[in-house]
Amino acid sequence: MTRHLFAAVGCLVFTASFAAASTYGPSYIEPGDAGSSRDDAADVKNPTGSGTVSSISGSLSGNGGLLTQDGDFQDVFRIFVKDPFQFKIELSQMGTNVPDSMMFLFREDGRPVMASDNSGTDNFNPILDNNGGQFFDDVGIYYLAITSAPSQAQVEVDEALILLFNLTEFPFGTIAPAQNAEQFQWTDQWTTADPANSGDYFMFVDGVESLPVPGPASLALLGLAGLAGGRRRRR
Ligand SMILES: [Ca+2]
Ligand SMILES: [Ca+2]
Ligand SMILES: [Ca+2]
Repeated sequence: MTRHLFAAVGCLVFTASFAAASTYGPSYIEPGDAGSSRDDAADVKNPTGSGTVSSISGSLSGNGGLLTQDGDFQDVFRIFVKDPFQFKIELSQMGTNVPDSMMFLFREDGRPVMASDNSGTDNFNPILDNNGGQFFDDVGIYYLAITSAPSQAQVEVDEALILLFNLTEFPFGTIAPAQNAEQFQWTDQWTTADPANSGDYFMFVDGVESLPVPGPASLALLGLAGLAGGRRRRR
């Protein structure tokens, strides 16, 4: 009985991973539900652990209601930005039916980099465009978030809640952090979402490559190996 169960589960696992592999490639699809914090972000990677990532798709399914923010109102992705100068995240009209969403980018340590609510007065889709290095120029790991508007990133400092971006005053295009907000490190806090802003999204992604498959440790090791190699060569 137990043995049969194991066989069945093994078969399911095999089928599931096979199905997932066929949907990977340069397009990354949200596995289940990406979390709302840096800790439970989804790692954006190809099955090989290398190569360009050309799109990220998923859904903000809502749930949980306005009283609890436990629902799917934010999806946070851990990404490797290989080319900061080309970095751009834009929603496709096809495959996107969230009426109004917002996007945020944070450094690996949580410091805010850029955000957007709307592309323009006639387009409520956000756009993150580094515009050739206007907002950041460091290769590395970042956190990309898409949210149900008007849910935006905040931090709690000395029992006060501080918005990291001033999207009320600057609702169009890509914006830098609010004055004096660069110093704060976002971890997991959001303002309340409107549950009406749920649905699917499809993001075109520029400047992003796959995270390595085994995880972040190998990236650090690769970096160290590179340094060691460089030192050896110089001797
Ligand atoms: Ca989701
Ligand atoms: Ca989510
Ligand atoms: Ca919007």
